[in-house]
Amino acid sequence: MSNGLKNKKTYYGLMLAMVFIFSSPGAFAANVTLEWDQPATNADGTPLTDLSGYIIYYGAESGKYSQGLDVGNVLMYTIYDLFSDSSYYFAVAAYDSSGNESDFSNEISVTGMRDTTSPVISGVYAHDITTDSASINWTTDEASDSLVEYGIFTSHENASPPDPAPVFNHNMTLSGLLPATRYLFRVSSQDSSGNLSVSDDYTFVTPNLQNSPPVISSFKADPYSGRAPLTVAFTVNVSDIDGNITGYEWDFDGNGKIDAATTTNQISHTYRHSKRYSPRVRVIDDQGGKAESRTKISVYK
Ligand SMILES: [Ca+2]
Ligand SMILES: [Ca+2]
Ligand SMILES: [Ca+2]
Repeated sequence: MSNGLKNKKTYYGLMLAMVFIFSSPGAFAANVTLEWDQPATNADGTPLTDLSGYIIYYGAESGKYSQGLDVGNVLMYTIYDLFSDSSYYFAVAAYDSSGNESDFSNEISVTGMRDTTSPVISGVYAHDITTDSASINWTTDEASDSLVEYGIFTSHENASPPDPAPVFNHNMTLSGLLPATRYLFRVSSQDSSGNLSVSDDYTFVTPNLQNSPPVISSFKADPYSGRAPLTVAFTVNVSDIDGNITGYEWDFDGNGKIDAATTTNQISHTYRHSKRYSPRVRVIDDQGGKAESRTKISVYK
């Protein structure tokens, strides 16, 4: 310390702006990253031109720093292997090329760095489910590792290979699954201090190897009859137990030629000639399965 020279030149405007990111392997050691602003002027208001470095002071008591660490001319520094159960007080001082040292910055304290809280798991869901694989997503409120356990009778007969990468958004893919099978699964995440969380059980069902075609429950026209020109609103209701509907084809006059294609289950058509029509709809699922239905429309003069 060069307190003897301190009054010659004193910087001000020195701010210790940010504290700690802790990562504590084994939960016994913590790392603290400190960040501060560069001072621009000397204490007398003249421009500061010969700043050459900083000293981080710290200790277990406020205002009494047992350690001084010359970190050179940087604005951020990480101190490793602090005791994670202890409290620390930090301040920083700047020095110039002549060795004059500034007053301390504001003080920052860090307490209770030991992480004893388990990650909070939320948003668990299965997606992209095929006959033999499924992807599982979830989020945690802190960086943590990833594991999915799954099974047919319980949620923990099998486990995915664990992914140790600490992440907030977790995504794991299960493979080697059986088709047409209901699986139970649960996810777990552990933080770097060894705090573990395990989710509730969830389920997904793998589809059949063979596609089940869509099933039309109703094909309605509104109205079914009236004077020409008659505008009719068609609605078809359909379900697909192992997929979803990707297209609708409409044959308004029932002549076998498609007159319109949509991705929604409704359409309108205006009939201009008095006649009986047998309009037809065809519904296609995501694996090419099809279902058809007809209805009748009467248009008169
Ligand atoms: Ca934690
Ligand atoms: Ca289907
Ligand atoms: Ca047609």
